[in-house]
Amino acid sequence: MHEIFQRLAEELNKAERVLLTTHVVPDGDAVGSTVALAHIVRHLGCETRMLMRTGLPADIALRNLPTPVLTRCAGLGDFVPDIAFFVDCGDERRAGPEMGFLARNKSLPPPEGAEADAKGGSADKKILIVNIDHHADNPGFGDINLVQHGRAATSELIGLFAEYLGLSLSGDLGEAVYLGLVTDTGNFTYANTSADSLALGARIFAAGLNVADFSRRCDNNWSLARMHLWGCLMRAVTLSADGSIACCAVPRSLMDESGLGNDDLEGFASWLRRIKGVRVGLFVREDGPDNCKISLRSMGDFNVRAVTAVFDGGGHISAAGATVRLPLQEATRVVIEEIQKRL
Ligand SMILES: [Mn+2]
Repeated sequence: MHEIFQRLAEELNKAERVLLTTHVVPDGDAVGSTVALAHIVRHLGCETRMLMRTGLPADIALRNLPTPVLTRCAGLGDFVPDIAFFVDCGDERRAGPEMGFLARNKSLPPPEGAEADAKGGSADKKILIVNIDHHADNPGFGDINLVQHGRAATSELIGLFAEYLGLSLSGDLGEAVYLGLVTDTGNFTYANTSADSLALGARIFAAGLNVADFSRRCDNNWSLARMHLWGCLMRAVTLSADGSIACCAVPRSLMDESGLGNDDLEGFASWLRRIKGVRVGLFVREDGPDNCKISLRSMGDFNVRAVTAVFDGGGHISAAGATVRLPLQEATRVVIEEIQKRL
């Protein structure tokens, strides 16, 4: 790993402009990793931009972002990066069409509406693609790949890189790394929690993180409407396979009535594991008549990624997701069958 850190440090030394991106609908690890790396890159003297195709989630209340978050390449103006980092992104397509183009062509996509250029390219020079991730199914799409699926969070790798560079994990940088750690380990309770991730958390704590203040901003920030929606969802949970599968299927109409967005469902899938005896939690969200988003959770003793792979999805052993092109009830039934086959 130190050889890759050294190579990254050398490349960043040569670079002037650095673009950072992550997967769509970013979770705390995606945001934390991107923001932490942006702090690092700025510290090294590079100009930087962050791009998140679906924007920064409203409930992630990090302070002092190093740069604003863009959602489209048009927002870059004449900023042409020397390096583009993809963080916590198991597959370059997960970063959205523009960033997927960038990863494949090593150049920015042509402006929307412009004549598509087969070679693709807003610039002659090739942009160096760096892929930092912890998804086991990451194909290694970068010129430089730092992919370690034993890591609890991508931000763990970013934190170690900061320490390699001799940077302090205090303040905004440490907080961003910590956000990734607690998100992906469920506050250090999931099977992926490791001595390394706890030790890194402890070093951030020692560097001055105020965990109570952090929780107040990043966890204890619900609306009453969200609390009520979760109450409805909890009442709708059903068990199958002798109580080993807990399922909650959310019809679009419920979301429309609530006036809330999909952000407000974040984390519910993990909650399903709370029921005694449940090995797999299945959360199904109806996005359209033949279009459902599924999220699966386990405690690491059941590989949920094997189930989402059937539907061309991805993720980790204990947390994975996919899109199922079926109506809500049928999607739920089919996925439960796939889980049962593997129990
Ligand atoms: Mn992650």
